[in-house]
Amino acid sequence: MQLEKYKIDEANQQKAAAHQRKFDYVAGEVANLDDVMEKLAAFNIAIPSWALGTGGTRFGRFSGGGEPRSLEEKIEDIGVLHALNRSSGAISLHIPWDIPKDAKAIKALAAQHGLRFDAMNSNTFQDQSNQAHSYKFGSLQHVDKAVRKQAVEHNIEVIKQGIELGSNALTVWLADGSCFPGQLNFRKAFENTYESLEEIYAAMPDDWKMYLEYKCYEPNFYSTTVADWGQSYMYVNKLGPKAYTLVDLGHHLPNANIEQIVSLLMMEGKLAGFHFNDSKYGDDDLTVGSINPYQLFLIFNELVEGMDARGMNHANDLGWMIDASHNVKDPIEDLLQSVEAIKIAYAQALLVDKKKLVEAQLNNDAALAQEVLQQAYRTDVRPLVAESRLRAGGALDPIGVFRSLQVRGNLIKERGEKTVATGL
Ligand code: PSV
Ligand code: MN
Ligand code: MN
Repeated sequence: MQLEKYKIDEANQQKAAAHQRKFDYVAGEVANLDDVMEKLAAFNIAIPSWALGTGGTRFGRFSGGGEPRSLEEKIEDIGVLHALNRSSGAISLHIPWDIPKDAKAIKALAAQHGLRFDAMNSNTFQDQSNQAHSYKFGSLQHVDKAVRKQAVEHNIEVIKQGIELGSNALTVWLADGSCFPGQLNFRKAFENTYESLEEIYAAMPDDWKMYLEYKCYEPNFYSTTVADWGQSYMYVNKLGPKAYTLVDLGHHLPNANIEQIVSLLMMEGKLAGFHFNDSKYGDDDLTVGSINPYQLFLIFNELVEGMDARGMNHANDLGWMIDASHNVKDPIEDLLQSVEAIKIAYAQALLVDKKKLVEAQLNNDAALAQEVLQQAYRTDVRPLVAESRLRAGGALDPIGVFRSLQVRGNLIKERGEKTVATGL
């Protein structure tokens, strides 16, 4: 299914006058308006292939109907998203959930929807039916060299598939760790993992990046072998210039100061980018901005400051991806909300009066520093984000259009009520 542009334009017509009023009101207050609009237009966030179906928990899964049954249908769904918000122009695949049978045809289909292939994700946290060795006790860390070799080869295969699709990054998330004290020799697990990562690193083309994710716990509940940013940083620092630390917002212990982690990783030139989501308790993978939008803003504030200080390109020098999946919303509506939340936080961060903030910092004026940040955070930038979508040919009200055009109903007619997307 492909959304026709004229239908989006028709829907926009009905909202045009009200939107213009709101836009003029905010735009009048923004000193760096052209810069903000330009940066918003260039900013795209990759969609993970596993977020297009309803997620589940170990207690159950409630399918929403009309879910994509194949990689082709996942690409179509992201095409719908991108047509509505013009900011979802990339897809991140998970191998072996999404093995492309014909890479050329898949690449062509994605291009038809204006999509490119973002980072490739390997999977050594589940056993596949055709594999010789089990990952029950880890993969890259495993005490048995044969298991490590199998996991390394899988990652190299993922790189090969990524090359065919035009991707240029490999994301490694490891479930490796231990559930009980004494189960694992931490140092040996680290050394084994490092040796395995070295082999994968050596197989990456020169223009590729390795994104090493960390996660504090789960599925292992006593130790995780890449548990936090410090441990990921140790690996990527030893590995070399193509390896970076990836920050998944849900992978921290409660109340961790993520914005500080972001700032320091960027200072060291080792920040890969993000998996965006939100959470209340752990790795809840909820819609971005649904629980703690202020934290998201503070992260973007550090990003903008750090990227500018290092002369980085906001849109291309870091990896931007959503990593969310849950039980109750329509996945496309949920992703529209996530992308919107990210763009709102980014726009707010672009409004921060940097000169005034630096002055406040140099004068140890904590109250003024807070005023400066919250002045930006409390600005309603939604009309700026909507205007940027409109100028790019997207919808002023993406969820409204998704609903009024009955996209989900049509997908159910086409694909059926009881479809199950491949993935977790
Ligand atoms: C599991 O925590 C996880 O959400 C990681 O964040 C990965 O990025 C993702 O699954 C897909 O492998
Ligand atoms: Mn992740
Ligand atoms: Mn996660």
